[in-house]
Amino acid sequence: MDVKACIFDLDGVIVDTAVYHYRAWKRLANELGFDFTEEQNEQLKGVSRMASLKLILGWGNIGHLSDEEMNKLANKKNDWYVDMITHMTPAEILPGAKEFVSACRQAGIKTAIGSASKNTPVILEKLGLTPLFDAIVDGNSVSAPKPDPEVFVKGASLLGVAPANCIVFEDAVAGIEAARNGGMKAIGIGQPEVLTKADKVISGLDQISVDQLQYI
Ligand code: B16
Ligand code: MG
Repeated sequence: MDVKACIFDLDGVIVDTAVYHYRAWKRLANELGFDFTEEQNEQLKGVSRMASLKLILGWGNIGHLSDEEMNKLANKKNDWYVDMITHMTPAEILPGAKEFVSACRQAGIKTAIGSASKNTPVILEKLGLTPLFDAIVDGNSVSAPKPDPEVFVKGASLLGVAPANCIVFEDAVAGIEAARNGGMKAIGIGQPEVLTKADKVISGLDQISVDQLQYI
């Protein structure tokens, strides 16, 4: 294919903030008197903050809460999460991520972030990666969660590139579906048994070069 843009999910592709999300959600669940497993935590990847909270409350058999109570819990979790990510350093960038994004730009391929996280700006700043992206679309600027393609379609449109010329890099099943729903190719970061709908699956951005993109 004629690759003109690469759109990257943030958590699980550029940086692994999943461990901080897990710690903060676990602390909230424990405060409410229950716990959840690491397997259950897998289901939260790529899922928005409120949707994650609803899943977790379901696991704890916590019945209906008002919108106000839900917001209070989500804010509490987010405060703990933000406390942790403000201590992040560029050492936490996943292997090969910075190098691959830079190589894309050097090859004339546009780059964007397409993330569900409302904390995207602070994470990119902490890692010193903001200047590497031509466009940033995140949880602050989209309304429909993945697998709706909105986040990636918006990214392509900001870059001025047709979906057919975009490749999305994603670690979540819902994210791969979102890319495909938007008419884009998807490279999965993770395990082929999990990311079955991806056009190709690799373990990380250190496992691919810009030259290989034309064969996707
Ligand atoms: P926030 P991604 C997602 O990021 C995370 O994978 C998911 O676990 C999190 O709940 C979601 O962002 C929202 O994050 O609470 O910071 O707005 O994978 O889409 O980059
Ligand atoms: Mg992700």
